[in-house]
Amino acid sequence: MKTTAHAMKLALDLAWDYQLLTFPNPAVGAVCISADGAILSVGAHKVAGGPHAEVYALRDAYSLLSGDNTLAECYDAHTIHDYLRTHHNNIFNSVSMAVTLEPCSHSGKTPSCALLIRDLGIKELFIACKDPNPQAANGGKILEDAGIKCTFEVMESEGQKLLEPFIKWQNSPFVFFKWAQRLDGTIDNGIISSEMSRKHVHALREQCDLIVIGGNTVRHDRPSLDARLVNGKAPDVLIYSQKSDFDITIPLFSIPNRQVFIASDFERIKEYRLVMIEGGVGMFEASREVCDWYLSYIAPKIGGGLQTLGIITEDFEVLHAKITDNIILWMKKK
Ligand code: AOF
Ligand code: ZN
Repeated sequence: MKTTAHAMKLALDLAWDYQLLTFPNPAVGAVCISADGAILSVGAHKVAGGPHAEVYALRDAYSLLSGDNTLAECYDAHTIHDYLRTHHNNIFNSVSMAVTLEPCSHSGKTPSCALLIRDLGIKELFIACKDPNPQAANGGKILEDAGIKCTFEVMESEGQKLLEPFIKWQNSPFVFFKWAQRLDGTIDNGIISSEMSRKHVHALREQCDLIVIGGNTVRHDRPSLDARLVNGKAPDVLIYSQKSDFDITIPLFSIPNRQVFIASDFERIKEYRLVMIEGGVGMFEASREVCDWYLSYIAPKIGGGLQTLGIITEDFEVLHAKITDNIILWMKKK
């Protein structure tokens, strides 16, 4: 694979690790490349308000090239921007970057990446997608006007997939259905996915403003549906059920600062922006029309369960797959 494609693939993979976790910002990845084509550093935007992807990549490339580790443990965007601007010493003049999104032109919660890249004198940029946010867009133009060569649309279709949730939640809710399964397809009976996967789910719950769950799952599992594994805030809950006779000692009803709704339709979803649906066959079928994406954690286990999603017929496109101690599959309907 050519260096540019390899670097962009790395940037995309890294960005996917934080997909939805950057809400309401997009997931973005960035890679710094040396003059001889070596990967110097990688970065991803991790959380809204935190440093942008480029800033992490530039921070680590700076440490590597200069030997100055002052910024090594710095996670504050303003501090990194200011330090790099005053200390770069033209160290970046032979460095190129691959970025999944054009560097932002604006100062939002953090300063402009395009202006930083310009001021550091980066040699060349490879960009997958233009920024669909008009306030932050046209960073590429700033860089081209400063004489920095920019190549646009590098692996653009892959970059667009990454941006889909960000584009959707600008005007309407982005909804995804999540489940964990064993290799034999079973989805019931106890803990299925790894601790890392469950922490990932809790981190996603923290970003979501609503969780939708089936009435039978609530009665049977008595869940909390909170984000305790990451000490996060619990989202509101919509219990999708024809009947509203729930035992209110079920933990999800006593989480502070949470609203719980019970309804036999999905109208409530329209009031939210990032919505996770949890459940089995019934929820899958019922939520088909409102669901944008599907997220599955596949655990390397066989046995221990009985129920599967096997009576459903569906064909998915894989948007991204990550293999860790579980397989994490992001998908949408074909
Ligand atoms: C980038 N790199 O990693 C991201 C970008 O409020 P702020 O400062 O965090 O800016 C958020 C906006 O910046 C967001 O809406 C999107 O347009 C862009 N996101 N840009 O150069 C990144 N996450
Ligand atoms: Zn930026």
